[in-house]
Amino acid sequence: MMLQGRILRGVGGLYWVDGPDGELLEACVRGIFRKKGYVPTAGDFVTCQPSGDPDRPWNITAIHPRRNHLVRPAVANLDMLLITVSAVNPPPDFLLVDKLLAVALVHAIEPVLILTKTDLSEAPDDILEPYRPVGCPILGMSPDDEASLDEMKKRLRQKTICLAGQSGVGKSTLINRLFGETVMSVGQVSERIGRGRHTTREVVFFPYEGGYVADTPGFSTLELAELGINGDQLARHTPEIEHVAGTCRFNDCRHTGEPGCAVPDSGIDQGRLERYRLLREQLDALNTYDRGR
Ligand SMILES: Nc1nc2c(ncn2[C@@H]2O[C@H](COP(=O)(O)OP(=O)(O)OP(=O)(O)O)[C@@H](O)[C@H]2O)c(=O)[nH]1
Ligand SMILES: [Mg+2]
Ligand SMILES: [Zn+2]
Repeated sequence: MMLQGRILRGVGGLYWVDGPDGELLEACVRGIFRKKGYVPTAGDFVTCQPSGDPDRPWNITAIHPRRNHLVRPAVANLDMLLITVSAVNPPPDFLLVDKLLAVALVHAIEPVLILTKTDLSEAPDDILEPYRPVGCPILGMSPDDEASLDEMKKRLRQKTICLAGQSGVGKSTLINRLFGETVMSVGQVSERIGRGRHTTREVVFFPYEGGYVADTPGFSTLELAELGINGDQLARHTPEIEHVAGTCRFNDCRHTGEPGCAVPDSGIDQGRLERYRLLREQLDALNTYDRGR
């Protein structure tokens, strides 16, 4: 017997697979399969066969080809990445937002920016204004705002979406609001250091409205190079840069201050441009080092 399903979560070698008719299959990975280096990840479509072990009754025997695969957060086959930022507490980490935007766009995953805790800010509308020229949707959320929750629900239908962002921004809170009950634990943000406490420890997918929504652990750091993204890819997946890159004087322009570069006059936000340049210099320095070895 063979069943097809989708991995909701995987902890300590045990996977929960969303099987036919919503049946939850507890599955492991067979030795041979594992030795070949196949590591299933949350969001994978898989084939399962009976294992004969009553504690872990199913074996994952095949991983279906992935549409996309992120290493951090470890998820596969996404339609949309909800990049979550809070207005305050913790304060926005725009460098992380820029990195997550690049990660989504490099993998052809639609990014959506979510601003939480708008209830705690005097001028929440200004916070993500620098991201308008990116062209992706921006949604503000607060606990008593049902309209924006409905707007978000509309976007999620039939899709596989994943929340990502700093610890404490309210990713699990949003998941709970979507379900109208507590399906994820929620943590406090430390007053003293202004940071979340990494309450969510692993990726969890939930079936939702004909699709799936995933909660993920908060980031402390994320390095584009570790995700295999180089400087040129960063430029090509920064929409404000990509739109005008063809009009730079040099066709190998890196947009880091070269004469005749069109990017500074493209309408890109100054902070976005500075962070792009910082990331670009870091990534290009790594590449030079690689080539020299
Ligand atoms: N005032 C206000 N508080 C919020 C909002 N969203 C979340 N919080 C609070 O922020 C704290 C952290 O929320 P979580 O949902 O645990 O944050 P998280 O992003 O899942 O954090 P990690 O799991 O650590 O990555 C909790 O105390 C929430 O009640 C919001 O829109 N407004
Ligand atoms: Mg959480
Ligand atoms: Zn340029």
